[in-house]
Amino acid sequence: MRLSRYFLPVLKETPSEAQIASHRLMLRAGMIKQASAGIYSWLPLGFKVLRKLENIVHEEQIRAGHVPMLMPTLQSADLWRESGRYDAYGPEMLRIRDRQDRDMLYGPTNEEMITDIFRSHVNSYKDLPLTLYHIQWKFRDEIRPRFGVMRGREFFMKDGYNFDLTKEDALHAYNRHLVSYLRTYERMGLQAIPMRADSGPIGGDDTHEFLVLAETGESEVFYDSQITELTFGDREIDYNSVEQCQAVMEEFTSRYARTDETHDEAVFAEVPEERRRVARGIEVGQIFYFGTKYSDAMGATVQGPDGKPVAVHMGSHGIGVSRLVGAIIEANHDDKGIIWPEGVTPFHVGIVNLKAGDAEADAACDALYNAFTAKGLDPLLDDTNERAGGKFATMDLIGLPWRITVGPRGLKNGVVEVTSRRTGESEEMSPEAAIEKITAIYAAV
Ligand code: P5A
Repeated sequence: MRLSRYFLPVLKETPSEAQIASHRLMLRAGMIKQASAGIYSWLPLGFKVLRKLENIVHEEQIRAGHVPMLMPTLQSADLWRESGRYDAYGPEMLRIRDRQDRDMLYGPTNEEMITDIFRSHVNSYKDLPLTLYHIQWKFRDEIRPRFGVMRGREFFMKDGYNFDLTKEDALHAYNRHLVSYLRTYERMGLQAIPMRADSGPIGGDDTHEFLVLAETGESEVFYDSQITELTFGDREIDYNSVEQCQAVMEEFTSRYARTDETHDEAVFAEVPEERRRVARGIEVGQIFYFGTKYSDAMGATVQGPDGKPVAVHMGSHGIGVSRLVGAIIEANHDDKGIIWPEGVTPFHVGIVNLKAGDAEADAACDALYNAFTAKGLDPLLDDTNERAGGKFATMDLIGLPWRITVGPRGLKNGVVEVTSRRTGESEEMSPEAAIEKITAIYAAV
């Protein structure tokens, strides 16, 4: 993309309404614009990151054997009356009446709708196990929407639902989700720690939240510092293996790690004092096992091996996709702007033309641009007439991990400058070497 043809409305001033870095930087970098309280338009740069996260989530869900689909945002109140949650959900549910006077709602989650789909089409235990998921906009009329996309009213969530014959099978699905979530967050450059939590309006006893540690996080968390030493890394996993998934679950949940809702001082006191941590975190996902809560209420049964009807065991599993954009920025920024991890960056490399209009500089920039594009990378070329200082400030603000600076002086010596956004270090090299270096970095991501 050429910056002169793009839509990147960066702000020079720090917006006064933004209290935390990610909100400030998303507004300043022209990623989002508030439409009304807790509701945002995703401008091109923000939309690009959102799509990247969505793709990573899809890839990891499909790898785990889960089946993608899409349900609508608007739901009929009748389904929620069946489960008993229409009244229980309270004022967070946005209730709407259509022209026929039917009660509708903007879905805050989809347990009822998916259970209805399941009961309409699945009759036999032979069709289990089954996990369906979608990535769709949700609405929760939060009393205090704040921090930009972190606590929105409209937000983008991946929500998945497993259907199993037995509790054991459903717990395997729970563990499988835990593993796939660890992989998903690591690909986004984040450490998200599973912590024992409270199930709230979703229900059930078994639930873990995934938390990214950050001072600006809304949840208070208590943990054994040893947990922060764990990474999933690039290990191979067979998602069908009950033992392998169980082992990962035990490895990542055996140390003390709880949100304030389930925190227990007495148990925490058993952790050696020097490893006890009290901190704050951003909740970027949550997994639940709730057994037959919805299948009992809504009559979702299958014919079991003995021919008798059995209520299916279920769980649901959510990832806050739009919140993750903010969480990644909270974990990756400095006073100049965002620093995208390579796996989620909106453009792979920024090319800064120091002298747009100079035939040689223009030609060198075009050559770099074409070479990256041919290699399947996505460059952003600043071909505008702004002064160099302004161009660098914009590149630092929008946080592309790599910048190539092209100017007549360097070109005379056959070199361009390659700068890492994270370290700030620059290196001069030939354009060919720059292409090779950056292509190799992304081939390893
Ligand atoms: C699991 C999937 C559920 O709704 N039902 C379907 C279950 N879980 S949850 O924990 O309530 O939400 C899942 C994730 O969505 C994100 N999230 C939000 N993101 C932005 N703004 C909000 N207001 C908001 N509310 C929830 C969180 O990341 C949460 O973990």
